[in-house]
Amino acid sequence: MAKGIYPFIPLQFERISLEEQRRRAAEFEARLEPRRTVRQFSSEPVPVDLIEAALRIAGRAPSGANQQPWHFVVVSNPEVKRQIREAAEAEERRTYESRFPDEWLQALAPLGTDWHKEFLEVAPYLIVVFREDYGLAREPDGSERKVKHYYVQESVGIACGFLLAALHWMGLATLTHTPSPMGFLSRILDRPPNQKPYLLIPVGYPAPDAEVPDIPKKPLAEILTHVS
Ligand code: IYR
Repeated sequence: MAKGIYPFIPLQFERISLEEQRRRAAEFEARLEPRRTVRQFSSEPVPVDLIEAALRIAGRAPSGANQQPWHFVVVSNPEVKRQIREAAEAEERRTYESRFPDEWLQALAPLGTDWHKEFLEVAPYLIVVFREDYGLAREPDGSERKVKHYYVQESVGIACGFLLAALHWMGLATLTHTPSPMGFLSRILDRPPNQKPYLLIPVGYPAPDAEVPDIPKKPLAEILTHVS
């Protein structure tokens, strides 16, 4: 295999018994099974080290050519959260009132969502995930050069999966929020032009009276085809 600038080292891999593999599978499934998207948050503070731990885990995700084409902005400042809520609600109001086609509104109806986004101010943290469609490398002469990134959507999606699972595992609630369009996040958070908003994740404890729609997940038989 062609080798680049990094030396190859032995893989660290813990081989565990089949019994332990099954035990872990069952435990992980039992832990993740009750995970729900939450839209009513408590304002109870969350220590920031938990958020940083979850983001370190997200940063372990595989990515195209190991380019790690993501950047996470953690917003806890109440004034910035207020600005984000105001801008998101303005966009969402237009989207719900005139941009969504009927078919989309019907698909959303079981979720009970609308343009009000109070959670953007109530949740103690907003993690704003940015994708980097290209990198910026500094040339010896000081100028900036664009570096193409590969499989950006896939890579950032996987990192978000790690992040959501980690936050749930550590006892926190999350919402995968996609205000549309999201350009206001680049402006409010003053991001460089190679970073584009990808997902906005409010994080915190759920409100004591939080409710979720009783929606089913597809059974395995419906989502799996074996070819053996
Ligand atoms: N982005 C809007 C609408 C929305 C769209 C889908 I697809 C959802 O699964 C949920 C909501 C909003 O956040 O309300």
